[in-house]
Amino acid sequence: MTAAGVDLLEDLEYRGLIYQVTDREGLDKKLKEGRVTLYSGYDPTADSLHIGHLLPILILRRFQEAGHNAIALVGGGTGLIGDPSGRSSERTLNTADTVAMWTESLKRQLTRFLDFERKDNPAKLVSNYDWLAPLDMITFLRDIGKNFTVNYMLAKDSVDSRLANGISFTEFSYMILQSYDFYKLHVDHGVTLQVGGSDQWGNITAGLDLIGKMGGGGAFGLTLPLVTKSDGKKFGKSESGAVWLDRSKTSVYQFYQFWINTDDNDVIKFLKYFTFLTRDQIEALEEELKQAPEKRIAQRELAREVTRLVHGEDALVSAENITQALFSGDVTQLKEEELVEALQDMPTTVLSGRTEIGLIDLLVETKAAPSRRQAKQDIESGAVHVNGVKTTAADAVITAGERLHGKFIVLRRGKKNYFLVRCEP
Ligand code: 629
Repeated sequence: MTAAGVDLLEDLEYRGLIYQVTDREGLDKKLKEGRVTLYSGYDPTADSLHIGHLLPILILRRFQEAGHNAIALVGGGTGLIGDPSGRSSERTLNTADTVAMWTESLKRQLTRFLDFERKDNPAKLVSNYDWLAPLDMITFLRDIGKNFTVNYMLAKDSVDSRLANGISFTEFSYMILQSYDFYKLHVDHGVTLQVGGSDQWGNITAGLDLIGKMGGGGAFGLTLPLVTKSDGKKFGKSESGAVWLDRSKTSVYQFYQFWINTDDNDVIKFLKYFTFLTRDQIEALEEELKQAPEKRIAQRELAREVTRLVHGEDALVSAENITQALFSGDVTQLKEEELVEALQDMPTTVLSGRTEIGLIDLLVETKAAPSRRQAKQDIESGAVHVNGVKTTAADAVITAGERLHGKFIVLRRGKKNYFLVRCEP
């Protein structure tokens, strides 16, 4: 039972989070008998995790909150090899220095999702570099490799799907390393469950087979569904690419926007997947969605919950502040960093060595208007806002004193075409 008195596996099932389990009943029994130690792994293939990693991270947290022991593994070793699972072509190797740097970044990010001080079941963070790097080849081939037939390895989806175009011995061997991790954590930390996305099923079951062959047992594997969207587009991509958990790669405002733009057909599913809201709370939001979809209350709750989880309360407040400012058009109350974040994806023009500039010139300069004639017409028809204030005088001049934070002019044409002007000395 979880703190809220909800059965863990039942809750995961309600949320649609269980794709495959090796032995549903056995695992249920084990979870009810006492504390279970589970792990899930993340390879350093970039300097940051992205929202595609979020689901299994939150699963670790759900297990921890239910009283179990969670271990997050960073693939400092496996990241040097490259998992062929779910990929149609060979990876290019990154240098050892890069992988070491990315390992540290991922470790730092993972710490914010788990509780390392929790009284009876503090989380742990490990890197498989610590046991894979010292492993010598003779031991690897004799003690571990002997437990795998090449036939078995060729039959795995991750390898089979690559045979037509070729797979390196390096990536071919990957499953043995992940299997050895599972075995090693089973022996050293009592791990009896590995969780991952559906692409990890082959690696996870290979680990279970190895544990069995090496004399262990009573371990389980569980995979999560691939996150899909009702419009058939790939989940986790925005127009500007992946949605990263590092705010210097995806700003908190962009992150919040990603979630708030969720389709009505997906929002309840995502609330179940990505938040810790209870079944009652989610059902209430489902009712809201039915009654008044135009209010987008479910989307707002989703964006709030996930942004708070990933970036914290202060960042959430700031993202909502920016959203509100861009919606109302009043950008004057934003802090300097917020203004920059709000207009990060809008066209930006640098204006140097000017103390003042005519509004028509500025509209042409920023390409907010294609010609002086059009600029004049836009101003006079009331379509132009300068720093949130409608300006209808075609001869208006913007002086240095009007700049926001001493350096910015925000132009708006129509309801939502923003142009940022950055003034330099
Ligand atoms: C050593 C490495 C282990 C256990 C796992 C691993 C990593 C695993 C992998 N996972 C993906 C990754 O790292 O490649 N071989 O990017 C990714 N994972 C999260 C989910 C996933 C999966 O981190 O499992 O399915 C994405 O949702 O692709 O001992």
